[in-house]
Amino acid sequence: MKRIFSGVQPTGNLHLGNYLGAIRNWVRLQADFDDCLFCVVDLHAITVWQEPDALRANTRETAAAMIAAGVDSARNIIFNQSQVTAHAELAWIFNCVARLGWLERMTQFKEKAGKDKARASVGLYAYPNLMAADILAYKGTHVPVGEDQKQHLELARDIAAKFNHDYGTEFFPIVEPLIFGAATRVMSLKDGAKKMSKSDPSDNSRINMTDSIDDIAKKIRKARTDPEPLPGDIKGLEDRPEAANLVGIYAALEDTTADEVLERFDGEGFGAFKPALADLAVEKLSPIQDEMRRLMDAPDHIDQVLRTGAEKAAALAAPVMAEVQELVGFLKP
Ligand code: AQP
Repeated sequence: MKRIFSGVQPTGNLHLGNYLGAIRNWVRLQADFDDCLFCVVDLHAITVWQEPDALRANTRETAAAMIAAGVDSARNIIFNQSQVTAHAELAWIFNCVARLGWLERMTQFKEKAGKDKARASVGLYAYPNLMAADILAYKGTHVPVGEDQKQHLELARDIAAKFNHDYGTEFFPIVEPLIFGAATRVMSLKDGAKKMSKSDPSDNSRINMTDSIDDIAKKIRKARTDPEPLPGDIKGLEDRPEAANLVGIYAALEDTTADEVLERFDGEGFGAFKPALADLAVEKLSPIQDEMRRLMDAPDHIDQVLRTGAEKAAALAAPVMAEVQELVGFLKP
């Protein structure tokens, strides 16, 4: 039995990286797996402060993006995390399984907490334990993630292995990451060393899924590059992270390789490449954006999809949680 779990945080500014690195892949995976759970991970979102009204709106917007991109809500389970209590329950048990030393190595915490670690929430620190619970509450076997989440997934594997070892069982599967093609890591349009991110204070650093056609074109036009023409193959982009990023985005949007794109644009400058990229981005994104807008005008429908998804998810998690409680030694309710 192959079961997928994957999630996106409803932290606003859903961007091209989330689409190319996660949501688009989900659309492709839905045919190949027995069960796919696609989750709007609102419990993760509150590890940093979220305005309650904004959280509600962003939860609906994230679900709308999934559906608009082509995730089939009838065939898959689309839901928001807080509606299924198993996530928080299992995360607590994993808080007691994972070791502090493991969490201390997590680079995402270091990046997000910044210099003043003492002011970060405990939730932000324990985030990877909740992520392990998200997957393992359903005995998920495969997790499609961007490069940036690989370390957390390795931790989920360690937690599963330690739980199995501590309780003398083979209960939890060891999850496999599924990492995809050309744009597994979309970088900031302003700095090729930083990933494109919802929380980047510069809106010009990312293409938001809700950006207008004009904004998409403007952001690509203003993206940082260098004065050199494009080389004929990917080796020529080794020390040119911003150029490599734009070529990677082009390749991902067109579903081809960076080498194929460079063969076509060999010797061209960004004056020619950027408008071509903007046209391609608009062509690929605007149908999704139109559908997102249509869905956002019907919030009751989105809420119904999430409610139905949560009921199905809770039904899958219930027998897993019953067995976990038995293994741990909790008395039956
Ligand atoms: N830049 C990216 N390139 C490729 N994939 C990406 N993902 C995120 N950023 C990129 C993938 O999107 C999924 C959902 O991510 P998330 O909502 O958990 O957010 P995140 O990974 O913490 O990154 P964000 O979206 O930039 O948010 P902030 O700014 O809050 O950190 C994941 O599969 C992730 O790999």
